[in-house]
Amino acid sequence: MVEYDELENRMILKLVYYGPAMSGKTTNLLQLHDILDQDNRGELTVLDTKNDRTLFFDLLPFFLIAPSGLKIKLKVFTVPGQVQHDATRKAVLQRADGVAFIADSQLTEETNNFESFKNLEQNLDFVGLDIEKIPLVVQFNKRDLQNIIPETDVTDAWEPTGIPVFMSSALLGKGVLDTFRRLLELTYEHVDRRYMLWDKHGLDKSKFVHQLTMRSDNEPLHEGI
Ligand SMILES: Nc1nc2c(ncn2[C@@H]2O[C@H](COP(=O)(O)OP(=O)(O)OP(=O)(O)O)[C@@H](O)[C@H]2O)c(=O)[nH]1
Ligand SMILES: [Mg+2]
Repeated sequence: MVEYDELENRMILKLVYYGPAMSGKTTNLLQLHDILDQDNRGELTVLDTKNDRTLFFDLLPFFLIAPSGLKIKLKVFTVPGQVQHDATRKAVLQRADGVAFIADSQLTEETNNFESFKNLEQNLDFVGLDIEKIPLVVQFNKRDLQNIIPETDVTDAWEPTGIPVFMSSALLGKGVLDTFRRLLELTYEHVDRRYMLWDKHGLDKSKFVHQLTMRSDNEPLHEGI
């Protein structure tokens, strides 16, 4: 749910990386932080980790100014995946404008992926958001490992849902930007319908996405990274 302050001409958007413990949510943010231009983003806050497990959340903020002067701050959060941190997941999910579900591709993790997606559905409902309406993408991470669920099985299972699915290895930086980009596109469309980002603020989708995914080496974005 967009935070919009018309008087101050400011908007805050919130994206959440959700998924089971150790699926690679924090690693996705670390990679985005490394790959993307620091002119458009702030620093990455990684809060209170214990043995690399997120206990609260991580946060990577981005900034963008529309041609109208509208100042947009985009906050990208991760939740802690461990089952016992459900209260924190609910808190982080409040007022989310979009979600990336990071699944672990290892065959051993199928149940955890399933339980975590069910938990996402329940918690969205708890915070008053509708999984059918919120911008949502799914990423199957850790494709670099052995004993992973075959891509065709993933596609067969997810294609009927219409939810965009990405294969990735966040550790190697693969698929991370594709996932983020698609989530930004869907989020733009969602926000534009209500806040007229184009009609009122002169900000079109490609500019929105392009500005927020500018690489630090200033090379044009190419897929697969
Ligand atoms: N092989 C491999 N390891 C990965 C990949 N992505 C993340 N990892 C590793 O998996 C472990 C967990 O990654 P995190 O990013 O901390 O996972 P998380 O989803 O934030 O975990 P929680 O904070 O506990 O929910 C780390 O050791 C990562 O280096 C990947 O694509 N391939
Ligand atoms: Mg984490």
